[in-house]
Amino acid sequence: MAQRNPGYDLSTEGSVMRNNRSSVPSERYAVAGNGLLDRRLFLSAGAAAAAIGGALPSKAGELPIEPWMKLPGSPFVGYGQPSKFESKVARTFASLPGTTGTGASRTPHHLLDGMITPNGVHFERSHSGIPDINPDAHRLLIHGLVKRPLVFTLESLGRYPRESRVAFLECGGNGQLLYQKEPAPVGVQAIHGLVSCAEWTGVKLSTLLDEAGVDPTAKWILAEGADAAGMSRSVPLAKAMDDALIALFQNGERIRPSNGYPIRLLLPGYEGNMHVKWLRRIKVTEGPTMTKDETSKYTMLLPDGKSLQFVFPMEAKSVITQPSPGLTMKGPGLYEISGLAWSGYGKISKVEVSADGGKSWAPAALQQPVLSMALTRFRMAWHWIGGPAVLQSRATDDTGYLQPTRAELIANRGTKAFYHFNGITSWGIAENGEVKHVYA
Ligand SMILES: Nc1nc2c(c(=O)[nH]1)N[C@H]1C(S)=C(S)[C@@H](COP(=O)(O)O)O[C@H]1N2
Ligand SMILES: [Mo]
Repeated sequence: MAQRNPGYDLSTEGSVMRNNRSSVPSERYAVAGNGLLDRRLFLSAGAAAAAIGGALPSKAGELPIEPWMKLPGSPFVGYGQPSKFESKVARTFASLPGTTGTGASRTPHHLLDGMITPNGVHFERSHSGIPDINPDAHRLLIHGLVKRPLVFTLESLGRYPRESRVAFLECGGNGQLLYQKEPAPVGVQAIHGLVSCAEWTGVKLSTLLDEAGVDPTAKWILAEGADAAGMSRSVPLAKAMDDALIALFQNGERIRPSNGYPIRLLLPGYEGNMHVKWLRRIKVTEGPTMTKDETSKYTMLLPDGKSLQFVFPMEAKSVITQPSPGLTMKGPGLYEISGLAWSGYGKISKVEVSADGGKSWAPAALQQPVLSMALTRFRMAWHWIGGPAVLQSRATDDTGYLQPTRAELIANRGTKAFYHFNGITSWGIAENGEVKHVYA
């Protein structure tokens, strides 16, 4: 499938449409090869709905009386859960053998929509399980090159002015499977499930650092977690003073235990590892501390044997979430392609979609709001004629950076880098509607 480029010729559209139950105004809206259509088609009064034909014709113009209409429903509960019919919408996870909770769980992006990841399915990556922190006993210490070392309780932190921001969080290892020689026979959850997006609320780190009084010789900070792994990372002081957040809330509620309860560091756009969870200590320093998490790990090994250290922002990336492996196409017709794009350097300015393995591209519609360093939802109309196709998306951010192809990324970086894979993902559509991960 990877080698085949169907390169759909629009002049055959007419004959194809005759085979089709619905009439798709493809020619007028064609924007790129193999059936990609301008999404404005969906806005043209009723035409789209008729063309998609997802609804069933009603014979009698009536609906049956269902059992749940005849009895009062269930009572209230203190904390709500999704419908029991949605139990498939769940994280997948694995722990290192011989450990509890050393590993990661992944977000089921193929089953979600919008830009916000619900807290119950936010991805998790922990180096030594989830500590059972008593919030009343938890403290945050700020020390090192400061005039006044300070210690905060949760209660004292709660008195500072707060801010919210929507931000994606992406593990540096997200997409790592794409460094492999052969396409892994898996879907968006396994490949890209280590990115999520939430509204984070807390106190600006700069507010606390200003209160402590940073020494002019300071250029870095060290952030340390209260888990058994003692995860710690060095962060440039400039980032700490810019948009770093001491996050207390995640999508409106206290941060979940697995995501750093009761306090985590949020560094918008930076690789996930630096967003230290269960934050207990910030030391203001002259240089980087060279912790185990930034020397033995989270560096990028290049083909010449050198390693890049301190690669902080996650570069622009995108992936089509619907359709994607696990979601089978239900027959030829009109579909909405949808996916996610993000960049650690700023806003997504453009996402293009291809249905012919990258031969031709057309811009997708970006769903508002498009926020800096947040997941951005894109949508595109597609007339699948039932033939083979290779779906791809590529993101451009507002620095002008364009997401590379997989081949370009590997040509530049080799295959030993492990982290920061942001090349294009390809989904092959077979004639029977099956969707597979392929290399195009
Ligand atoms: N204290 C601590 N902080 C941590 C980690 C950890 O194991 N311990 N894992 C890091 C890694 S590798 C990532 S990708 C993110 C994951 O954040 P999440 O679990 O909230 O998704 O947290 C980072 N912060
Ligand atoms: Mo990570």
